[in-house]
Amino acid sequence: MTKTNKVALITGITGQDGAYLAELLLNKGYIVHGLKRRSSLFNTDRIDHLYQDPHVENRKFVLHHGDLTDSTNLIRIIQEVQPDEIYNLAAMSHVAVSFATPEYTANADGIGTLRILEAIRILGLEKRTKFYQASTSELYGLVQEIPQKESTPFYPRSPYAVAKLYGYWITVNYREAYGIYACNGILFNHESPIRGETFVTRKITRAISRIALGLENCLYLGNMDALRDWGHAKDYVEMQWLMLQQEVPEDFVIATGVQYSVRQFVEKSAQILGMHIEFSGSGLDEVGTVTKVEGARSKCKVGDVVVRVDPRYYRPTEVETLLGDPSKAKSKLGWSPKITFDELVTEMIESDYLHAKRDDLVRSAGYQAFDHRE
Ligand code: NDP
Ligand code: GDR
Repeated sequence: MTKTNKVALITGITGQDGAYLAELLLNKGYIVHGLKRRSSLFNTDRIDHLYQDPHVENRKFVLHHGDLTDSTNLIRIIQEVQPDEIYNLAAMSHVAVSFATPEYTANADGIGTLRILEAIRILGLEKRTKFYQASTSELYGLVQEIPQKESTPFYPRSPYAVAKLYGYWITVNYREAYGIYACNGILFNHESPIRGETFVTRKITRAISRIALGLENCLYLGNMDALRDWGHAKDYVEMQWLMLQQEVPEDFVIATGVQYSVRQFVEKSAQILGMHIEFSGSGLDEVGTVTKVEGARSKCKVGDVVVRVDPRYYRPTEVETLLGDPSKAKSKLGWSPKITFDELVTEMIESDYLHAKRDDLVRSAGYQAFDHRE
Protein backbone atom coordinates (compact mmCIF):
# COMPACT_ATOMS: atom_id res chain seq x y z
CA MET A 1 0.00 0.00 0.00
CA THR A 2 1.41 3.40 -0.88
CA LYS A 3 1.20 6.18 1.66
CA THR A 4 0.07 9.48 0.11
CA ASN A 5 2.33 12.41 0.73
CA LYS A 6 0.91 15.27 2.74
CA VAL A 7 0.61 18.52 0.80
CA ALA A 8 1.70 21.83 2.30
CA LEU A 9 1.35 25.37 0.98
CA ILE A 10 3.83 27.93 2.34
CA THR A 11 3.29 31.64 1.78
CA GLY A 12 6.54 33.61 2.18
CA ILE A 13 8.57 30.64 0.93
CA THR A 14 11.35 32.92 -0.35
CA GLY A 15 11.89 34.34 3.16
CA GLN A 16 14.11 33.09 5.98
CA ASP A 17 11.51 30.86 7.67
CA GLY A 18 9.94 29.76 4.40
CA ALA A 19 13.27 28.36 3.21
CA TYR A 20 13.95 26.43 6.44
CA LEU A 21 10.37 25.17 6.67
CA ALA A 22 10.30 24.01 3.03
CA GLU A 23 13.48 22.01 3.63
CA LEU A 24 12.07 20.48 6.83
CA LEU A 25 8.78 19.45 5.17
CA LEU A 26 10.49 18.01 2.08
CA ASN A 27 12.66 15.90 4.40
CA LYS A 28 9.48 14.65 6.05
CA GLY A 29 8.13 13.52 2.66
CA TYR A 30 5.68 16.37 2.04
CA ILE A 31 4.86 17.80 -1.36
CA VAL A 32 5.62 21.47 -0.85
CA HIS A 33 3.94 24.29 -2.76
CA GLY A 34 5.13 27.84 -2.25
CA LEU A 35 3.74 31.28 -2.99
CA LYS A 36 6.32 33.60 -4.46
CA ARG A 37 5.98 37.22 -5.51
CA ARG A 38 6.84 38.36 -8.99
CA SER A 39 10.00 40.41 -8.84
CA SER A 40 12.11 42.19 -11.45
CA LEU A 41 15.15 40.25 -10.24
CA PHE A 42 15.44 36.65 -9.09
CA ASN A 43 14.24 36.45 -5.47
CA THR A 44 14.68 32.72 -4.82
CA ASP A 45 18.27 32.67 -3.50
CA ARG A 46 17.27 30.99 -0.24
CA ILE A 47 15.40 28.14 -1.94
CA ASP A 48 17.40 27.60 -5.13
CA HIS A 49 18.88 24.39 -3.68
CA LEU A 50 15.34 22.95 -3.45
CA TYR A 51 14.29 23.94 -6.98
CA GLN A 52 12.91 21.21 -9.23
CA ASP A 53 12.68 21.60 -12.98
CA PRO A 54 9.02 22.17 -14.00
CA HIS A 55 9.45 19.63 -16.81
CA VAL A 56 10.03 16.85 -14.29
CA GLU A 57 6.92 14.81 -13.53
CA ASN A 58 5.64 14.35 -9.95
CA ARG A 59 7.57 17.26 -8.56
CA LYS A 60 7.74 17.56 -4.79
CA PHE A 61 8.50 21.28 -4.82
CA VAL A 62 6.30 23.66 -6.80
CA LEU A 63 6.24 27.47 -6.85
CA HIS A 64 3.24 29.65 -7.72
CA HIS A 65 3.19 33.36 -8.40
CA GLY A 66 0.98 35.14 -5.92
CA ASP A 67 0.49 37.89 -3.42
CA LEU A 68 -1.31 38.21 -0.10
CA THR A 69 -3.08 41.31 -1.38
CA ASP A 70 -4.80 39.37 -4.20
CA SER A 71 -7.81 37.32 -3.03
CA THR A 72 -8.69 35.70 -6.34
CA ASN A 73 -5.13 34.55 -6.82
CA LEU A 74 -5.08 33.00 -3.34
CA ILE A 75 -8.42 31.23 -3.86
CA ARG A 76 -7.26 29.78 -7.19
CA ILE A 77 -3.96 28.52 -5.82
CA ILE A 78 -5.54 26.95 -2.73
CA GLN A 79 -8.19 25.31 -4.93
CA GLU A 80 -5.51 23.91 -7.23
CA VAL A 81 -3.19 22.72 -4.44
CA GLN A 82 -5.85 21.38 -2.00
CA PRO A 83 -3.34 21.63 0.85
CA ASP A 84 -3.48 19.59 4.05
CA GLU A 85 -1.56 22.37 5.77
CA ILE A 86 -1.10 26.08 5.04
CA TYR A 87 1.73 27.98 6.71
CA ASN A 88 1.10 31.72 6.39
CA LEU A 89 4.62 33.11 6.71
CA ALA A 90 4.33 35.89 4.11
CA ALA A 91 4.41 39.40 5.52
CA MET A 92 5.91 42.83 5.24
CA SER A 93 8.01 41.77 8.21
CA HIS A 94 10.22 44.81 8.92
CA VAL A 95 8.99 46.78 11.93
CA ALA A 96 10.81 50.02 11.04
CA VAL A 97 9.62 49.89 7.40
CA SER A 98 6.01 49.43 8.58
CA PHE A 99 6.07 53.05 9.85
CA ALA A 100 6.81 54.12 6.26
CA THR A 101 4.26 51.76 4.65
CA PRO A 102 1.47 51.38 7.23
CA GLU A 103 -1.43 50.91 4.83
CA TYR A 104 0.32 48.30 2.72
CA THR A 105 1.46 46.51 5.88
CA ALA A 106 -2.12 46.36 7.19
CA ASN A 107 -3.29 45.03 3.84
CA ALA A 108 -0.65 42.31 3.49
CA ASP A 109 -0.15 41.27 7.12
CA GLY A 110 -3.65 41.82 8.50
CA ILE A 111 -6.16 41.42 5.67
CA GLY A 112 -3.82 38.96 3.91
CA THR A 113 -4.41 36.53 6.78
CA LEU A 114 -8.17 36.98 6.45
CA ARG A 115 -7.99 36.34 2.69
CA ILE A 116 -6.43 32.91 3.23
CA LEU A 117 -8.88 31.95 5.97
CA GLU A 118 -11.80 33.06 3.77
CA ALA A 119 -10.38 31.05 0.85
CA ILE A 120 -10.40 27.95 3.06
CA ARG A 121 -14.05 28.63 3.88
CA ILE A 122 -15.15 29.51 0.34
CA LEU A 123 -13.58 26.28 -0.94
CA GLY A 124 -15.20 24.18 1.79
CA LEU A 125 -11.81 23.08 3.16
CA GLU A 126 -12.59 23.83 6.84
CA LYS A 127 -12.30 20.18 7.83
CA ARG A 128 -9.35 19.36 5.59
CA THR A 129 -6.87 22.23 5.70
CA LYS A 130 -4.94 23.12 8.83
CA PHE A 131 -3.72 26.72 9.12
CA TYR A 132 -0.64 28.17 10.81
CA GLN A 133 -0.37 31.93 11.37
CA ALA A 134 3.04 33.56 11.89
CA SER A 135 2.21 35.67 14.90
CA THR A 136 4.87 37.58 16.76
CA SER A 137 6.26 38.74 20.09
CA GLU A 138 5.83 42.28 18.70
CA LEU A 139 2.18 41.88 19.80
CA TYR A 140 3.40 42.38 23.38
CA GLY A 141 5.07 45.69 22.42
CA LEU A 142 4.90 47.80 25.55
CA VAL A 143 5.19 44.79 27.78
CA GLN A 144 2.63 44.25 30.52
CA GLU A 145 4.37 41.27 32.15
CA ILE A 146 7.89 39.76 32.20
CA PRO A 147 8.42 37.14 30.82
CA GLN A 148 5.65 37.10 28.22
CA LYS A 149 3.46 34.03 27.85
CA GLU A 150 0.29 33.07 25.97
CA SER A 151 -1.96 34.91 28.48
CA THR A 152 0.08 38.16 28.61
CA PRO A 153 -2.00 41.12 27.31
CA PHE A 154 -0.99 42.62 23.96
CA TYR A 155 0.06 46.26 23.43
CA PRO A 156 1.33 46.60 19.83
CA ARG A 157 3.75 49.48 19.14
CA SER A 158 4.03 49.67 15.34
CA PRO A 159 1.83 49.43 12.24
CA TYR A 160 3.41 45.99 11.73
CA ALA A 161 2.40 44.80 15.18
CA VAL A 162 -1.11 46.25 14.86
CA ALA A 163 -1.58 44.46 11.52
CA LYS A 164 -0.32 41.22 13.10
CA LEU A 165 -2.77 41.75 15.98
CA TYR A 166 -5.59 41.55 13.43
CA GLY A 167 -3.99 38.42 11.95
CA TYR A 168 -3.80 36.86 15.41
CA TRP A 169 -7.43 37.49 16.33
CA ILE A 170 -8.93 36.61 12.94
CA THR A 171 -7.13 33.26 13.22
CA VAL A 172 -8.64 32.68 16.68
CA ASN A 173 -12.05 33.80 15.42
CA TYR A 174 -12.09 31.45 12.40
CA ARG A 175 -11.06 28.59 14.67
CA GLU A 176 -13.94 29.30 17.04
CA ALA A 177 -16.55 30.31 14.44
CA TYR A 178 -15.96 27.68 11.74
CA GLY A 179 -14.04 24.91 13.47
CA ILE A 180 -10.94 25.39 11.29
CA TYR A 181 -7.78 23.84 12.73
CA ALA A 182 -5.99 27.20 13.01
CA CYS A 183 -3.09 28.12 15.32
CA ASN A 184 -0.96 31.12 16.14
CA GLY A 185 2.72 30.63 16.77
CA ILE A 186 3.74 33.66 18.84
CA LEU A 187 7.37 33.58 17.84
CA PHE A 188 10.09 35.68 19.43
CA ASN A 189 12.96 36.91 17.25
CA HIS A 190 14.73 34.15 15.38
CA GLU A 191 17.76 34.57 13.23
CA SER A 192 20.19 32.60 11.02
CA PRO A 193 22.85 33.11 8.35
CA ILE A 194 19.99 33.65 5.85
CA ARG A 195 18.26 36.34 7.94
CA GLY A 196 17.43 39.47 5.91
CA GLU A 197 20.41 41.86 5.92
CA THR A 198 18.49 44.81 7.41
CA PHE A 199 17.38 43.10 10.64
CA VAL A 200 19.74 44.07 13.43
CA THR A 201 21.49 40.72 13.99
CA ARG A 202 22.42 40.15 10.37
CA LYS A 203 23.28 43.82 9.93
CA ILE A 204 25.73 43.40 12.82
CA THR A 205 27.33 40.09 11.75
CA ARG A 206 27.69 41.33 8.19
CA ALA A 207 29.18 44.69 9.15
CA ILE A 208 31.53 43.33 11.85
CA SER A 209 32.89 40.77 9.37
CA ARG A 210 33.48 43.45 6.75
CA ILE A 211 35.04 45.82 9.30
CA ALA A 212 37.39 43.04 10.45
CA LEU A 213 38.63 42.68 6.87
CA GLY A 214 38.90 46.42 6.25
CA LEU A 215 36.02 46.51 3.76
CA GLU A 216 34.05 48.95 5.94
CA ASN A 217 34.99 51.31 8.78
CA CYS A 218 31.97 51.72 10.96
CA LEU A 219 28.65 50.11 11.91
CA TYR A 220 25.81 52.58 12.50
CA LEU A 221 23.01 51.42 14.79
CA GLY A 222 19.90 52.84 16.47
CA ASN A 223 18.73 51.78 19.93
CA MET A 224 21.53 49.63 21.37
CA ASP A 225 19.71 49.14 24.69
CA ALA A 226 16.89 47.14 23.09
CA LEU A 227 16.61 43.68 24.64
CA ARG A 228 15.55 40.68 22.60
CA ASP A 229 15.07 36.94 23.09
CA TRP A 230 16.96 35.61 20.07
CA GLY A 231 16.66 32.00 18.87
CA HIS A 232 17.65 30.11 15.72
CA ALA A 233 15.14 29.93 12.83
CA LYS A 234 15.90 26.23 12.27
CA ASP A 235 14.62 25.38 15.76
CA TYR A 236 11.56 27.58 15.35
CA VAL A 237 10.26 26.15 12.05
CA GLU A 238 10.18 22.72 13.67
CA MET A 239 7.69 24.16 16.15
CA GLN A 240 5.57 25.57 13.35
CA TRP A 241 5.16 22.06 11.99
CA LEU A 242 4.61 20.50 15.44
CA MET A 243 1.78 22.93 16.15
CA LEU A 244 -0.20 21.54 13.21
CA GLN A 245 0.30 17.90 14.29
CA GLN A 246 -1.77 18.07 17.52
CA GLU A 247 -5.28 16.78 18.24
CA VAL A 248 -6.56 20.23 19.17
CA PRO A 249 -5.42 23.54 17.67
CA GLU A 250 -3.84 25.92 20.19
CA ASP A 251 -1.61 29.01 20.28
CA PHE A 252 1.96 28.78 21.55
CA VAL A 253 4.77 31.12 22.56
CA ILE A 254 8.08 30.08 21.03
CA ALA A 255 11.15 31.59 22.66
CA THR A 256 14.42 30.68 24.37
CA GLY A 257 13.72 32.41 27.71
CA VAL A 258 17.07 34.24 27.56
CA GLN A 259 17.55 37.90 26.69
CA TYR A 260 20.47 40.00 25.37
CA SER A 261 20.86 43.62 24.30
CA VAL A 262 21.79 44.81 20.81
CA ARG A 263 25.08 46.01 22.34
CA GLN A 264 25.81 42.53 23.69
CA PHE A 265 25.11 41.08 20.25
CA VAL A 266 27.76 43.41 18.81
CA GLU A 267 30.29 42.50 21.53
CA LYS A 268 29.77 38.77 21.00
CA SER A 269 30.04 39.05 17.21
CA ALA A 270 33.32 40.97 17.43
CA GLN A 271 34.75 38.60 20.05
CA ILE A 272 34.33 35.63 17.71
CA LEU A 273 36.68 37.38 15.26
CA GLY A 274 39.18 38.20 18.04
CA MET A 275 38.12 41.83 18.53
CA HIS A 276 37.20 43.27 21.90
CA ILE A 277 34.90 46.26 21.66
CA GLU A 278 34.17 48.52 24.60
CA PHE A 279 31.30 50.99 24.60
CA SER A 280 31.57 54.50 26.06
CA GLY A 281 29.45 57.65 26.04
CA SER A 282 25.69 57.62 25.99
CA GLY A 283 22.72 58.34 23.73
CA LEU A 284 23.72 59.78 20.38
CA ASP A 285 27.35 60.07 21.57
CA GLU A 286 27.82 56.39 22.38
CA VAL A 287 30.68 54.72 20.47
CA GLY A 288 32.19 51.26 20.32
CA THR A 289 36.02 51.24 20.34
CA VAL A 290 38.39 48.33 19.70
CA THR A 291 40.40 47.70 22.89
CA LYS A 292 42.15 44.44 22.05
CA VAL A 293 42.80 42.37 18.90
CA GLU A 294 43.70 38.69 19.13
CA GLY A 295 44.52 36.27 16.31
CA ALA A 296 44.80 37.06 12.62
CA ARG A 297 41.16 37.36 11.63
CA SER A 298 40.82 41.10 12.20
CA LYS A 299 42.82 43.90 10.59
CA CYS A 300 41.45 46.43 13.09
CA LYS A 301 43.76 48.32 15.45
CA VAL A 302 43.33 49.17 19.12
CA GLY A 303 41.59 52.56 19.29
CA ASP A 304 39.55 52.17 16.10
CA VAL A 305 35.98 53.44 16.59
CA VAL A 306 33.89 50.82 14.81
CA VAL A 307 30.36 51.41 16.14
CA ARG A 308 28.38 54.67 16.25
CA VAL A 309 24.77 55.67 16.81
CA ASP A 310 22.68 57.03 13.96
CA PRO A 311 19.22 58.34 15.00
CA ARG A 312 17.79 57.43 11.59
CA TYR A 313 17.53 53.88 12.97
CA TYR A 314 15.42 54.97 15.95
CA ARG A 315 11.73 54.09 15.69
CA PRO A 316 8.81 56.46 16.44
CA THR A 317 7.67 53.98 19.11
CA GLU A 318 10.13 51.35 20.28
CA VAL A 319 9.74 47.91 21.84
CA GLU A 320 12.41 48.06 24.54
CA THR A 321 12.32 44.56 25.97
CA LEU A 322 11.04 41.14 24.96
CA LEU A 323 11.54 37.91 26.87
CA GLY A 324 9.44 34.83 26.20
CA ASP A 325 8.28 32.04 28.47
CA PRO A 326 8.10 28.88 26.32
CA SER A 327 6.85 26.61 29.17
CA LYS A 328 3.63 25.67 27.37
CA ALA A 329 5.49 24.58 24.22
CA LYS A 330 7.94 22.63 26.37
CA SER A 331 5.30 20.77 28.34
CA LYS A 332 2.64 20.21 25.65
CA LEU A 333 4.81 19.74 22.57
CA GLY A 334 8.01 18.49 24.16
CA TRP A 335 9.91 21.27 22.41
CA SER A 336 12.96 23.16 23.53
CA PRO A 337 15.46 25.09 21.43
CA LYS A 338 18.63 23.17 20.59
CA ILE A 339 20.84 26.01 19.35
CA THR A 340 22.26 28.41 21.97
CA PHE A 341 22.80 32.16 21.59
CA ASP A 342 26.60 31.68 21.30
CA GLU A 343 26.16 29.00 18.62
CA LEU A 344 23.72 31.22 16.72
CA VAL A 345 26.04 34.24 16.68
CA THR A 346 29.03 32.05 15.77
CA GLU A 347 27.18 30.48 12.83
CA MET A 348 26.09 33.89 11.55
CA ILE A 349 29.55 35.43 11.92
CA GLU A 350 31.32 32.48 10.27
CA SER A 351 28.96 32.66 7.31
CA ASP A 352 29.26 36.44 6.90
CA TYR A 353 33.04 36.34 7.38
CA LEU A 354 33.21 33.90 4.47
CA HIS A 355 31.14 36.25 2.30
CA ALA A 356 33.36 39.17 3.32
CA LYS A 357 36.53 37.20 2.53
CA ARG A 358 35.20 36.50 -0.95
CA ASP A 359 34.55 40.24 -1.46
CA ASP A 360 38.01 41.01 -0.09
CA LEU A 361 39.61 38.54 -2.50
CA VAL A 362 37.75 40.05 -5.44
CA ARG A 363 38.96 43.49 -4.36
CA SER A 364 42.58 42.50 -3.74
CA ALA A 365 42.78 40.46 -6.96
CA GLY A 366 42.23 43.70 -8.84
CA TYR A 367 38.59 43.54 -9.90
CA GLN A 368 37.02 46.92 -9.35
CA ALA A 369 33.23 46.64 -9.21
CA PHE A 370 31.22 49.79 -9.81
CA ASP A 371 28.66 49.91 -7.00
CA HIS A 372 25.84 52.44 -7.58
CA ARG A 373 24.86 52.24 -3.92
CA GLU A 374 28.09 53.64 -2.59
P1 NDP B 1 11.14 37.45 5.78
O1 NDP B 1 11.02 38.93 5.70
O2 NDP B 1 12.47 36.80 5.65
O3 NDP B 1 10.19 36.80 4.66
C1 NDP B 1 8.92 37.32 4.37
C2 NDP B 1 8.34 36.59 3.18
O4 NDP B 1 7.06 37.14 2.86
C3 NDP B 1 9.18 36.71 1.90
O5 NDP B 1 9.08 35.48 1.19
C4 NDP B 1 8.46 37.81 1.14
O6 NDP B 1 8.66 37.74 -0.24
C5 NDP B 1 7.01 37.45 1.46
N1 NDP B 1 6.06 38.54 1.25
C6 NDP B 1 6.12 39.80 1.72
N2 NDP B 1 5.03 40.49 1.34
C7 NDP B 1 4.27 39.63 0.62
C8 NDP B 1 3.02 39.74 -0.06
N3 NDP B 1 2.35 40.89 -0.08
N4 NDP B 1 2.54 38.65 -0.70
C9 NDP B 1 3.24 37.50 -0.72
N5 NDP B 1 4.42 37.33 -0.12
C10 NDP B 1 4.92 38.38 0.55
O7 NDP B 1 10.43 37.00 7.15
P2 NDP B 1 10.79 35.76 8.12
O8 NDP B 1 10.99 34.56 7.30
O9 NDP B 1 11.80 36.20 9.09
O10 NDP B 1 9.42 35.65 8.94
C11 NDP B 1 8.35 34.81 8.51
C12 NDP B 1 7.05 35.28 9.13
O11 NDP B 1 7.16 35.20 10.56
C13 NDP B 1 6.67 36.72 8.84
O12 NDP B 1 5.27 36.75 8.76
C14 NDP B 1 7.14 37.50 10.06
O13 NDP B 1 6.37 38.65 10.22
C15 NDP B 1 6.90 36.47 11.15
N6 NDP B 1 7.77 36.55 12.30
C16 NDP B 1 9.13 36.52 12.14
C17 NDP B 1 9.96 36.50 13.24
C18 NDP B 1 11.45 36.49 13.10
O14 NDP B 1 12.12 36.79 14.10
N7 NDP B 1 12.00 36.12 11.96
C19 NDP B 1 9.40 36.49 14.61
C20 NDP B 1 7.96 36.48 14.66
C21 NDP B 1 7.19 36.49 13.54
P3 NDP B 1 9.97 38.43 -0.94
O15 NDP B 1 11.10 37.43 -0.74
O16 NDP B 1 9.54 38.58 -2.34
O17 NDP B 1 10.23 39.72 -0.23
P1 GDR C 1 12.42 43.45 15.39
O1 GDR C 1 13.82 43.13 14.72
O2 GDR C 1 12.02 44.85 15.21
O3 GDR C 1 12.50 42.92 16.80
O4 GDR C 1 11.44 42.56 14.50
P2 GDR C 1 15.04 44.06 14.29
O5 GDR C 1 16.19 43.15 14.16
O6 GDR C 1 14.69 44.92 13.13
O7 GDR C 1 15.24 45.02 15.58
C1 GDR C 1 15.55 44.51 16.85
C2 GDR C 1 15.89 45.66 17.78
O8 GDR C 1 17.13 46.24 17.38
C3 GDR C 1 17.02 47.66 17.39
N1 GDR C 1 17.99 48.25 16.47
C4 GDR C 1 18.00 48.13 15.14
N2 GDR C 1 17.21 47.42 14.31
C5 GDR C 1 17.49 47.45 12.98
N3 GDR C 1 16.74 46.72 12.13
N4 GDR C 1 18.52 48.19 12.49
C6 GDR C 1 19.35 48.93 13.29
O9 GDR C 1 20.27 49.59 12.82
C7 GDR C 1 19.08 48.88 14.68
N5 GDR C 1 19.68 49.45 15.76
C8 GDR C 1 19.01 49.05 16.83
C9 GDR C 1 15.56 47.90 16.99
O10 GDR C 1 15.17 49.22 17.33
C10 GDR C 1 14.87 46.80 17.77
O11 GDR C 1 14.61 47.21 19.07
C11 GDR C 1 11.78 41.24 14.11
C12 GDR C 1 11.10 40.95 12.77
O12 GDR C 1 11.56 39.71 12.30
C13 GDR C 1 9.59 40.89 12.93
O13 GDR C 1 9.01 40.43 11.72
C14 GDR C 1 9.25 39.92 14.05
O14 GDR C 1 7.86 39.87 14.24
C15 GDR C 1 9.96 40.31 15.33
O15 GDR C 1 11.36 40.33 15.10
C16 GDR C 1 9.68 39.33 16.47
